[in-house]
Amino acid sequence: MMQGLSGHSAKVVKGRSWRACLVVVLGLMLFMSGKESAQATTGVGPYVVPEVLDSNGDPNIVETWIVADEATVDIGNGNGMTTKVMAFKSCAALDATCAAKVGTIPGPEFRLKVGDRVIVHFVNHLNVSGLTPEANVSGIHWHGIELNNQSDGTEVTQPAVAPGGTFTYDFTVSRPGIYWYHPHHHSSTNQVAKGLYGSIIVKDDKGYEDRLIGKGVIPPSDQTKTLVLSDITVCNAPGAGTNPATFAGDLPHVSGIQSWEINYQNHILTQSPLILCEEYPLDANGVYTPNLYVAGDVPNIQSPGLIGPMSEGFTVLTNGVNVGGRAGTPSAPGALAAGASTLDVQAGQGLRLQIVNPSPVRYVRLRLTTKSGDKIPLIRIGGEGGLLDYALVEGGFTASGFDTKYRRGEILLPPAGRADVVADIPKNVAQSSVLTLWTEDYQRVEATYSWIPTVPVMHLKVSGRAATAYEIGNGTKVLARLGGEAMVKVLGAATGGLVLDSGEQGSLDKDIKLTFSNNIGAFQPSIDRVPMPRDFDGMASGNPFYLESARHATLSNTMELTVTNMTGAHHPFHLHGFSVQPIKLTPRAGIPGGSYMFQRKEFRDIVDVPANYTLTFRVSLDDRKKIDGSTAGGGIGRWLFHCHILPHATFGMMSELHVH
Ligand SMILES: [Cu+2]
Repeated sequence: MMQGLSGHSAKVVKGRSWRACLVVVLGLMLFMSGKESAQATTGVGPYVVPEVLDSNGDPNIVETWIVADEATVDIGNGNGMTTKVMAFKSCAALDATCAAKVGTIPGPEFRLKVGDRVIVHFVNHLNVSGLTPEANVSGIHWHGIELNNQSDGTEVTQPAVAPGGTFTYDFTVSRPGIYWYHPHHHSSTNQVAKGLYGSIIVKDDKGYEDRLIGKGVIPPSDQTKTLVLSDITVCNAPGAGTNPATFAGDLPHVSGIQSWEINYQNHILTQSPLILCEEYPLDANGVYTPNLYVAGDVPNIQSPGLIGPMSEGFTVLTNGVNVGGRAGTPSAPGALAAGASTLDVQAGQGLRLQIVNPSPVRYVRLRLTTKSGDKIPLIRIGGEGGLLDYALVEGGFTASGFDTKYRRGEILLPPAGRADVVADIPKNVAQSSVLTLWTEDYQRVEATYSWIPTVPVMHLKVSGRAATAYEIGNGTKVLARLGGEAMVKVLGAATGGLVLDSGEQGSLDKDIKLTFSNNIGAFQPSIDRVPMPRDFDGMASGNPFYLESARHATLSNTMELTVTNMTGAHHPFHLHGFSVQPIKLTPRAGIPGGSYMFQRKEFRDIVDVPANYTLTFRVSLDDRKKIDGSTAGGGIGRWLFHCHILPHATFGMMSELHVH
């Protein structure tokens, strides 16, 4: 059985169909009338991302206009159907060229080095007809960047940008790594689900990475790819009574359940396109609105209630495009679907993948296999906080008995997670064979899987042989090769704790609890059982935030805190403004299971906390300049922390760290 659509039309390598020609013709026709047509999302296929247009001549400043708008794109979902999404575009000026430009999924990538100043003039052109202005507000959160509080882009740092409005973000990047950007205000769950996200790659400014490339430790830039792996749900024509055929109904499933579609549609936490588009459509304010969607629409998923849609999107996208299916399973792959997109690689080369998961809910669990199903280990060399000292193979059971719930040599990215990964393409792999990178289901809800099928996210076609064979393995020196100050810094013991001035609302408890009920007993994702307003719009609307669960601390201190997951499901914990150094995961008292000591020192802003586990981390509350670029104190302010399964955050699993 084919995975993914047969006859699907992503077009990067070959097999340009008549549909592609039609798109070109339509494009020319529309170009003549001054408007571009629908396009393959990035315009070039799934293995390339567009880049930001920099209008500033200073090599240490990247300045651009970023516009959030609606766009009609081709996500490669077959039958020539176009999809109406929300997308970012980058412009050098706000002119007619910009007005005619169509946004892309993902949005344009920022390529920066440590110390660069970033000036972004954000423009909100979202104006979904029939919706209230409140539903179309937006902004940009620079996920993981340790920037000034004024530029953090959340409801507690700035009023939401109204349709037609602008806001200028101005900050300096201080840490190498892979980051991303997305809206964070009211309706942001819908906006991310519809395509508003983009990647940010920050290189070090000391030449470390270039030296490691020179030494052959890291593959060169032409063997490095950004992979923004997301998912999206697209509606069929109303009345069709079926889900859009983005994949077949009897795909292999890692939980062993074959007739997964029945489970998928009936699962209490799961919403199929049929449910989201036809049976229970929600407008952007979360109000049930019959007959809201037509074919090609992306349905809203954000509910204003205590609970609502919180399932994975139906179609998996690689840089905004479905790469096309493959028959069989990861361990016994079959034929590629017609029109599937492949990327040429050479036997024996290294392939570096800089991966971002902006999905609202989906855990991306990656396995790379050869055409005979042999696993090629995905070796992590870095991620959210730059390169590691030593390369790391993750997965499997650890020596202390901790079960990662994915195989050794696979990579797991929870929602909002990033990884810098290298694969060593075997020297002896058959010429013209195709290797496939698959994403599999993950047991993120302890008792069960999410009932999502295994699908390809990248196909690699072996064409030729590398002159020099690349080699890397677990423990290969990365930054350690350079030693000294290139090595990842280790945060020392705490120099300060939580504080609470008289008159402030907050908690002095160093253990932040992720909870699934609130203080009136209702089922609600929350922090310390204290719900946050679900509107995500506290400051602009004047809604008070419930601050009993807020933590207060003092600038420049190092703190050691814990996060305890009191629920039966995984939650990816995200702190704004300050990357944390994770130390260990330990089971709650009386809960079976081994501890996990983080094997390499690194800085992260997303740490997945398994059900009934406690995360211990350290964080240094380092200052930075304010948005004016000259005054100290940019680290002072209100910084959100929350679960990055976006519906959980929206329902209330969110609070804040006030830095004084
Ligand atoms: Cu969560």
